[in-house]
Amino acid sequence: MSLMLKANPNPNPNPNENAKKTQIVDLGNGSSVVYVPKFLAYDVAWEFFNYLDNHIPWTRPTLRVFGRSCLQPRDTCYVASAGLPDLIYSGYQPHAHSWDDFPLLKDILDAVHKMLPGSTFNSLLLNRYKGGNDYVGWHSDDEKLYGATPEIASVSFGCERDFFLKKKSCKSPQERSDEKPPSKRFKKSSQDQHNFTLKHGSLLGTGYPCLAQTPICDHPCMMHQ
Ligand SMILES: O=C(O)CCC(=O)C(=O)O
Repeated sequence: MSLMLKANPNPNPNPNENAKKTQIVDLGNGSSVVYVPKFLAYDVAWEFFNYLDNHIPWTRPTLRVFGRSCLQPRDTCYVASAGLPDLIYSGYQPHAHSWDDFPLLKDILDAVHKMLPGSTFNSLLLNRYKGGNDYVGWHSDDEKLYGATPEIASVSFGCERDFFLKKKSCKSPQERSDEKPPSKRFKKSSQDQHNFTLKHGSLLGTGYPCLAQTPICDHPCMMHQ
């Protein structure tokens, strides 16, 4: 299960104590990824897991991907601050729940903001991967509402899972490719690809301009799954 927070960038270089425990991975080109393995204490993270598993109104929508209808290969729920443009991906517009509906999510949001000083996340996509057949396909989080320099933070609960980042080819289609399972699409040998193992209670955040624009392509240069 994961919480994918999205933001408008607002840099504020105030380091806090927890930042010392983070691992920072340089992706080159001025981009970096921050990984905090023990963002939440183990037991607290399991309490959150149980709450989320039982109290979130999960749905599994039908998407339109490359002209075909398919069931999204994971459960989802969307939470967003008031006044944000609608989120639409692969022909699907999720209902935007309010943060006030889920006070615990607000607590997690506050903790993420403390851990990543200067971040201002204002929307959240929750994903529930029920087993090995559930996944998210390669995508760039380049929906217009995230602006020119999309920033994400992902909080993980439950089984350890792989999170891949790779440089996006200029010819890559904009749409998510949710119909292709990750294992068939990841080449471990390339130095332009990075594999993170996300632990229960961990936090992974992208720094600028990880998913942002490159001078070569006029669309986001990194994709992830
Ligand atoms: O589970 C994750 O960390 C990734 C989810 C994701 O990329 C998304 O919902 O946009």
